[in-house]
Amino acid sequence: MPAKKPQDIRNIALLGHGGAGKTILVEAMLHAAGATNRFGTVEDGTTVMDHTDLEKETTHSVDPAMAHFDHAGKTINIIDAPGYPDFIGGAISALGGVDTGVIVVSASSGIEVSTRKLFTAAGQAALARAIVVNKIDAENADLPALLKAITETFGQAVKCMNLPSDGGKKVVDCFSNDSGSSDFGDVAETHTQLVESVIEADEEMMEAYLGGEEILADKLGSAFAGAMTSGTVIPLFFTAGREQVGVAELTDAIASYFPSPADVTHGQILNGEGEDAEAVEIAADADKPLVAQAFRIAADPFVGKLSWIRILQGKLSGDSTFTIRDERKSLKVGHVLKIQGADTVEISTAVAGDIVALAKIEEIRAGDILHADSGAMFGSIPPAPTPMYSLAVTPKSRGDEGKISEALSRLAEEDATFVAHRDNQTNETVISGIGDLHLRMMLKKMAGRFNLEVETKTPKIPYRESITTKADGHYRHKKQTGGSGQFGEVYLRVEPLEQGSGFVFEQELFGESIPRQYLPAIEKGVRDVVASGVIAGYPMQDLKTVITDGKHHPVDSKEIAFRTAGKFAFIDAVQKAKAVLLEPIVTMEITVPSEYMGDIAGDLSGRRGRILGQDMLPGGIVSISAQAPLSEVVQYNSQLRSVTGGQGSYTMELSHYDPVPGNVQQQIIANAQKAKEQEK
Ligand SMILES: Nc1nc2c(ncn2[C@@H]2O[C@H](COP(=O)(O)OP(=O)(O)O)[C@@H](O)[C@H]2O)c(=O)[nH]1
Ligand SMILES: [Mg+2]
Repeated sequence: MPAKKPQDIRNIALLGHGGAGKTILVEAMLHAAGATNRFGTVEDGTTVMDHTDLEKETTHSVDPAMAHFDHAGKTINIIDAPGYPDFIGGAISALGGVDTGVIVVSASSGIEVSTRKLFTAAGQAALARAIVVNKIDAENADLPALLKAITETFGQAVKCMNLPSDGGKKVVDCFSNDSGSSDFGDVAETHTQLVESVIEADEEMMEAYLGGEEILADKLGSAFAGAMTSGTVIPLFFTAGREQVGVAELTDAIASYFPSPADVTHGQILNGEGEDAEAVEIAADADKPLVAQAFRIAADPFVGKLSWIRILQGKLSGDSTFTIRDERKSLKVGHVLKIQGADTVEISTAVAGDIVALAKIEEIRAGDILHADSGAMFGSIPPAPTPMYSLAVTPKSRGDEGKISEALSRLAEEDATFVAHRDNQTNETVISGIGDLHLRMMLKKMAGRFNLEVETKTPKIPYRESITTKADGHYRHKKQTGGSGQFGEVYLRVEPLEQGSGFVFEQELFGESIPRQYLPAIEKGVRDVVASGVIAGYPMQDLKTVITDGKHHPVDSKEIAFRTAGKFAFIDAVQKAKAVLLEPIVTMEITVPSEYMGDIAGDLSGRRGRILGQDMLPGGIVSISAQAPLSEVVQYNSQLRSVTGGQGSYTMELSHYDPVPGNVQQQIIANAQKAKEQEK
């Protein structure tokens, strides 16, 4: 039965490094709630959550999966997020649909790369957070040491909700009990610490408590969600999902204490765009007009395109209609689906707070706001990192180009960290992702779903051009061909802008020197150059141009004349403005056995790279965070393989652009000129 009230819904995402036991933990929760009648395993490919062929084959989660069950009068929606660093895009998309991020840590592996990343990402997405220390049955687990490391890393708000007891065979609840026996730690002390931090979040209760009043259990219970949403409390649970230890206790706590959609404000929805945009007030109230957000686009082998929707306000039925973004076109819901792993079940109505899926609505994109009121509504979803690991792809069979670009854009719609684009300068189709494993999985998906195969090779580096000083430019275009001529004259100025500003076009014209109707033509001429570059053929960024003056001719002035004048005036200015070539710098997370640390550091410094930090992980593994110019690490997979004998892995994302060192710049410009001459 779908929930009737927002207060009866809990939306949680299980986040954490791959192998922490998230998928099995969901399996255990579903089993305990009676939602399934068998307890699947990842190895046999029989879990509810790892349901795709790719996941069964690789035995780990690649895409987020969703399931729900009812417990203690509440409907609990769970998203199981993939944990390997390469699939961070899927994990981040899950954050857009839920109220609480549950970070799962393996007791045998400790804090790992994705643990940290996703804890931070959940915080940035303003979610309530909880931590689960799972696999407490593992032989090598050192729980007191791990608990210390977790509080040191994630802060004092982390408070134990329970403690293992009976040699890890069960857990003792430290919120409702103020005494009891545990394997380590002290139940009474843990209870007091937890209770006090819940009280701290509520001023009124705090005063009463300091005044010596006893705070009753149900009052504490109802303050818990507030303490979680304000970040005062990050409850920590011990579990062994596979052994069903602590699972019922975790589920009880989710139902009783975790925030409901009515307790949180979910992102900001704006009416209109730009400066005139106004924040829309949203209430998790089923009786108000519909406002919903698509937070992820998925594909189902039977249903086709599935949009995962979070209902923020109002309700959704099959006959509901809505518009998206600022579009006029009214769309019909059709079928409201609840997802249970691989299965979809149709329901009649879903209310505010619930997560559902809509089938086959091609217009919906991730992040879109679906709304019943006419007008424009925009929202945002947690931002994904910019992918920088790229491959150029060419079809194995000739004639597949069109189908491949269609398939790639489908895949990109479903994963914000996967980008496919055609590079017009190099005539290559380039795909970018978070790492080698990510792109290999995407190509496997393409082969499986669309029956399309490609060859891959290293792509060209996406350099950019910019300027470093202000300069003026001028051009007078005058041509007399037979009867009518062409005339246009433009003065302009270029100025460098801060990183990330892109390109800005402005004008400060006086009087009628240039009739305003020619401005779009001038802008077009300038933008042609911005797209194709001046010094080495790369797009320009981080600069602005201001049109300052010019001349026109009552008969001979034409758009084409001003387009040409704009183009050459801009080139004139850029050539005087100390143009530079910028190169992408990437942030990398490199995970290798620690004995290779020295080799990796040495190799990186030879590639103009630098190490930002390192973390020792259990099992003699070190995780190195580093920065390097992309051009030096485009083939890092083979470099890493040769240094570590295939035992390392890494991911990369865009950090920023830096000027290319002078000697390298000259080389690139010379190469570009040579290529241009060959073309001629
Ligand atoms: N010792 C132990 N192993 C577990 C437990 N839960 C899961 N595992 C194993 O850990 C591995 C990874 O589990 P999985 O659920 O796929 O992790 P995920 O990547 O976080 O989804 C599998 O081999 C599981 O059998 C547990 O409670 N204790
Ligand atoms: Mg998993």
